[in-house]
Amino acid sequence: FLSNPSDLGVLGVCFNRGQTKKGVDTGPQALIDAGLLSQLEGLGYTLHGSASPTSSSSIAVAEAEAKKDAAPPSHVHDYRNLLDPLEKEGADPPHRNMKNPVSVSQVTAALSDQIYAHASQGRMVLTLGGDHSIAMGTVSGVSRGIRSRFGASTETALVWVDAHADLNRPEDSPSGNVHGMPVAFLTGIAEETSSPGAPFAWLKDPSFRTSYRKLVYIALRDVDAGEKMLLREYGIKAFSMHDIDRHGIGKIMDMCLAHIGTDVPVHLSFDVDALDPMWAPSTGTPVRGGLTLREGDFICEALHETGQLVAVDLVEVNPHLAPDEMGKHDTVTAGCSLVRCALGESVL
Ligand code: 5AB
Ligand code: MN
Ligand code: MN
Ligand code: MN
Repeated sequence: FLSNPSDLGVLGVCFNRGQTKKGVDTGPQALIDAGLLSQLEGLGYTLHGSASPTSSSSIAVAEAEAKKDAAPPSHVHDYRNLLDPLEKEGADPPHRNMKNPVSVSQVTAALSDQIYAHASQGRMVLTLGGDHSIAMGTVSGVSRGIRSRFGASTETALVWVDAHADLNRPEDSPSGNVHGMPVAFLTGIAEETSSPGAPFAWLKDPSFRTSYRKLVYIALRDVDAGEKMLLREYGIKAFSMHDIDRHGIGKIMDMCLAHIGTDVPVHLSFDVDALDPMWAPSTGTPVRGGLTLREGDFICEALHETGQLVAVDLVEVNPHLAPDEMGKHDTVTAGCSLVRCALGESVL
């Protein structure tokens, strides 16, 4: 599904407004400082950065074009030009129970375009988060890019590796944090009933959407009541930690791939909190009883082996939440390992 499998678009998304803890916006730089990008070059990839998205205001776009001062493509983005206008206290009030709805909507819309620019050229795309709300941008950008290359009926499968289902409809969310909602918006399970221009109205476009039939969860163990109802109601394929204990990760990946089929491209969205806090303590919503690092790496290796992977997200690494220096180091190196495995590093 890729036109040049060794071309890799890399986007560090320094964004934290999908939840309320500080520091997850420093995740991308911590992964890069640990050497991730040179490790990927060592695997044979040519890395491509992205242009900064311009402000959505047409006046600002016109001004930027007139000045011709566009920054060169970069791997790391903070979206300050979009967020600064919202800095005023109370400028981004809750909407339908969602915290920071305008911030999240504007940044993920811009990110969706940056991702699309890579995916529509047939590149593999790697996104480093940032909190998991950014998947609204990555998954929609990839779905749209794949449809632009293979036609509107070509769906991209989504493998969501996470302790959580991130399937809350805004009104059902216990926290109001949008990082617990991206799958509900991407699949259209959370209906955007508001007028055009309302937060996430841009995600209504069918070419941005992911079918819940092509969605597979792995490593779930902390699922809210409303999410459990939706998983059942829609018959979504989900492998919990209980299932992994029962069958072993090898069999789980066989079942995962059988559900997806061999005829579709695959997007992997990996929340580092899928790993047990023993391996990845530096994250905002840790849940005990998770994957070992080897199980996490195995999931990534098994998906790489299919040759169907077109995009990888690694999110929710929060270096500020480390219990100690070693916990931070462990989390960051675990994140690097997961990404390398998804992008083709093999033991032998
Ligand atoms: B993460 C919770 N379900 O909605 C909620 O880390 C947690 O991206 C969401 O998986 C965790 O607030 C979001 C309780
Ligand atoms: Mn999670
Ligand atoms: Mn998540
Ligand atoms: Mn989390």
